[in-house]
Amino acid sequence: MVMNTRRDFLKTAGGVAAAMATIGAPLTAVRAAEAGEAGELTEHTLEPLPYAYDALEPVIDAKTMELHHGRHHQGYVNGLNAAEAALAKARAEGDFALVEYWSKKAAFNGGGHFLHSMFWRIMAPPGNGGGGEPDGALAERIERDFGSFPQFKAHFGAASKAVEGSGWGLLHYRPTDGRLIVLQAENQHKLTSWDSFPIMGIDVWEHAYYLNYNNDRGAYVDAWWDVVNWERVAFHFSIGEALRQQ
Ligand code: MN3
Repeated sequence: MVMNTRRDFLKTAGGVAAAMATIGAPLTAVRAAEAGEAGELTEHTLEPLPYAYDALEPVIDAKTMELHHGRHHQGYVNGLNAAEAALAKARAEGDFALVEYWSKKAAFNGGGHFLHSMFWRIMAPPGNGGGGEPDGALAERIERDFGSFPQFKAHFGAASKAVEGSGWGLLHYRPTDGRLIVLQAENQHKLTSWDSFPIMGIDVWEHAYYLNYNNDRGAYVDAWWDVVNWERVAFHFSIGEALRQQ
C-alpha cells in the first residue's frame, strides 16, 4: 500500500516535470539534466525562435522580437544559470547567508525562462498558424469552464490588461479536476497557483509591446489574439489531460 502510494506519487511527479519541460523548457536542457551526474548543474540555454523576427508582424514588430528574445530572454537564462551556480556553491561551502537572495533570483529568472520559452511556442504568424479560434477538446473545455470562447477572451484580456506593473496574463490547466483557470503573474513568478500550470500566456511587460504600442497595453492585448497558435495551446492542454489520467 505504501509502495503503491509512493509509486503513484513518483509517477505523477515525473509526469508533471515532463509536462513542464515540454511546455516551457528547451529540450536540450532537459536532456542535459537527465544525463547529468550527482551535483552536476544543468546549463540552461536560449533556444532559437521557431520563426523569423518579423514573422509576427504587424502584431509584434521585428525589433521588439529581436530585443525581447535576444536580450531579455537571454538575460533570464543567464540569471538562472548564475543563481543555480551560486546555490550550488553555497551547498558546497555550507554557507547559506545569501540563500534568500539567490532563491529569489532563481525563481524570478527561472520563471522568466520558462514563460518566455512557452510564449514563443504558443505564437505563430497571423493567418498562418496564428489567430482564429481553438477547436476540438480544448474548445469544449473553454466553453465548459468559461461559458463561451468570447467570455474566455474577455476574462483573459481583462486579467492581462490589469496586471499591476510587469507580468503576464496566463491560462492554467489544473490536473486535479481538469479545469482551465485564468491567472495573472507579476514579474515572472508571483501570484502562482501551485496546483496548476500554464498552457498559454501573454507577456505584458512593457518590453513586449512598447516600441509599437507605446503605453497602450490594451491595444497590444487586443491585437495579440491574431498570433495565438491554438494548435500548440491544444497540445499543452492534451499534456494536462494525459496527466489527469495518471
Ligand atoms: Mn518578456
